[in-house]
Amino acid sequence: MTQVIGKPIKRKEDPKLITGHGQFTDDIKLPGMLFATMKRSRYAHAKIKRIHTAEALKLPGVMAVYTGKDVQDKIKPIRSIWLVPGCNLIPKDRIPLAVDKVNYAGEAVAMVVAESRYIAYDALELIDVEYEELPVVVDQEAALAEAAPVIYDDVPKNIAFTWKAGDVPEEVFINAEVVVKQRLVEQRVIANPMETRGAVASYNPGSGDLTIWCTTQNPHIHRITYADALGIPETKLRIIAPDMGGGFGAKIAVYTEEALVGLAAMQLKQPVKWVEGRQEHFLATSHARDQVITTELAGTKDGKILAIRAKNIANLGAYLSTMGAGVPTIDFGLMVTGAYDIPYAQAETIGVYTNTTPTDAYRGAGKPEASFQIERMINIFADKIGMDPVEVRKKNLVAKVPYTNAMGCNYDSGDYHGTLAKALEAIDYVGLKKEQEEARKNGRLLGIGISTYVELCGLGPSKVAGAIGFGGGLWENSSIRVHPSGKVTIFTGASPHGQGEGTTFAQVVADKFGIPLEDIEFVSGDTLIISMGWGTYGSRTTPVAGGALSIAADRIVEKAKIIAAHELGVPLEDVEFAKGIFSIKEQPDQQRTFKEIAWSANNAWNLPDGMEPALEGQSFFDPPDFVYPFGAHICVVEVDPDTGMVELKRYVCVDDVGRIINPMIAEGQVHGGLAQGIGQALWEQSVYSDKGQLLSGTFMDYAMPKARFFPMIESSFIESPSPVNPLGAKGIGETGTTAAPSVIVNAVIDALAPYGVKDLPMPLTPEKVWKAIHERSDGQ
Ligand code: MCN
Repeated sequence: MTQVIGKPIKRKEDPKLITGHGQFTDDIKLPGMLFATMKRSRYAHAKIKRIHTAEALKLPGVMAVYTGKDVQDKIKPIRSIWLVPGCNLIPKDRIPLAVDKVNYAGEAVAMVVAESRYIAYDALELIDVEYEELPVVVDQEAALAEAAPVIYDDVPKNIAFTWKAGDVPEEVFINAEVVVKQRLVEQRVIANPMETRGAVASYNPGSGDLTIWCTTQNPHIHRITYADALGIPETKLRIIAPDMGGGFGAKIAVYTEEALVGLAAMQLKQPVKWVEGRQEHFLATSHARDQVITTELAGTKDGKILAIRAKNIANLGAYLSTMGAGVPTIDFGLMVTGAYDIPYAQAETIGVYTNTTPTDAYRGAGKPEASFQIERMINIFADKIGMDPVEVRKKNLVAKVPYTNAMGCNYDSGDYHGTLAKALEAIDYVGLKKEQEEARKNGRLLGIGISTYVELCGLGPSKVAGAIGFGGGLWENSSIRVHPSGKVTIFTGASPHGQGEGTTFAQVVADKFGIPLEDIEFVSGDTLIISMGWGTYGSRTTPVAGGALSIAADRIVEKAKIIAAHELGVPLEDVEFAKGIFSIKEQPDQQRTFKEIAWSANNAWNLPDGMEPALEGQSFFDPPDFVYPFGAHICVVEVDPDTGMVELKRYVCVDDVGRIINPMIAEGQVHGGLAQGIGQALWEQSVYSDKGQLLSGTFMDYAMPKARFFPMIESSFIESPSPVNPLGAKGIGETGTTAAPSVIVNAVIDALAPYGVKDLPMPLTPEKVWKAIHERSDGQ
């Protein structure tokens, strides 16, 4: 057996998926299954005067129509899991169906359950809702104005909470040689996994068991929340996450539709399915980012940064989503200093309710926003003092780890300067600067962008998570069952949905036991089979669930070794284990294979006295700290002055994500994250009209990145094992979205430098870039 950790093994899960044999939520078909559809509000803010359902109920095949009044006593509002202690949060929980008032366009007001999907959609047309329109506010800054419409009477000025971390003494700014200040807008974006959301509920009236298959990144969190909302014991609710076509953070949130189909299945005593259409996804699945960040940076003329002070006005949408409060506070605030040794830092957030779809996590969740503001500020500061942005980074990058930032985060491992040096060399920064100089002489707009990002991942140590408002633990559970034949099944409480842990976790176990990868199966996403787990997000699965897996495997090897020593008739210390073979140290030909011991452990007639049979191991791993992946990303863009088009010519990234289990999967994660990060920088934006209508509610209007817009990504890794988990791995799932937006914007602003452009808000569409060039060159 050769070692498989670190090898670019092809994903074990792919043959099933690419040959069409996956089982996604919509593939689940149960006898007698009914279909649910949601009537959604066309208004962003309106009183509901009456809902007429009689005509819909008359349609043949319609089994039931539910309104908010019908369900308000049967399903409790869905509570947010992240409440941010010590702040004045007024939570407005999602309610299953609006009762008296709708607060965003797309909010569900009624549910139809019918014999077929078509009938269920037709019936929606027959429901007539009488509304009385109310004034609308969609922008968070506008929502804070004195005269702004108020969404909730008990939420003055629409302020859901104010929050602050860190403190910068005023004198630092007063006495600083240089102070720069910039308003930066993280526009609203919408995660678009290939598979939209969906749920199938099946109820057994005899036993009272309710099973819900649904698109969730964290089935156990969904189980706790839906059991509470439906008023049934957790033990009577089974949540299964089948194959999933991505989540990207949008399937962390606990929504209301799953609880509604659960209720319908219980009441009608027939299985009920609901699957979201794409347009419905745009309207009703959580949106993300939407933060207006004003950052001030104090520094010296020779490029040393003394303090950073960020104020974030975050649009929460109409309700507090599951992690709605956590994203713009903790996730953002703890990372405002980025990868730099900055003595003072302060982050303030105002969370604001508006008449828009609730916002929640999207790949990176708060960290892309934090990274964007610090990386843009470094370039703005560099421009102000006339220094190369690379030099400013070199002056301020963390010099040595472990390092504790001004917010108390402990950066765990790695060489920040070495990583930057590697990226600069890979792109030939010196040569590139010369090329840019020449290009500028010929009127070509070549720009270079850089980011030396860091992010907090591997959520996380429960003690810290609890203290900062996460309403649960953030440890993870993995267990390993060795079957009598020596084949192995891995179970984990994390719930991957495209990331590839079916392969990487098998690689870990294959190496631990010295068995072939083909002998290992991977199971996740079923609350009945798997002990409590906290799910997949925050690039936590490998560091936390992988840590648990490693410990569980070691426990099994320990026990197997005792059995081997017993069978070989020697003391334990005389047995060594390598590559799947237990052997006597001085007599290596005296041996037992892992497979043989698996049989012995189960065929228990000859076990050591007092030893329990079977070979299973489990660990509930609560890591001592977060992990901090970081890296240096540099890109080259060329702007066409006639059209404003931005062409991405090169993208080099060097990432340190600790020990890498599978470099091919790791690279895939980098590519995917970059596509989304670059998508945010250049194309994606969720746009509302003043009336609260989502104008970018289809793929005709919402510009998704396309493969042809990207050059080959030049990706490489440096591996500095993290000391906070037994695998030494840091998370990689979010590096691209965290790094890329600032890299691209820094590059485009650099390209536009000859026109005196200092900043432009994302996305950098051709129109915006063209106007920046022409309005300035026209002297406007
Ligand atoms: N990996 C590795 N070596 C490391 C770190 C990770 O080989 N040092 C591998 C892992 O074992 C896993 C993959 O890379 O196969 C990602 O692992 P990890 O960084 O632990 O992240 P998670 O599995 O926790 O995934 C979460 C992260 C997030 S937060 C979002 S959002 C996201 C993402 O990953 N959503 C995704 N990647 C996605 N990829 C797909 N295809 N679909 C999504 O919805």
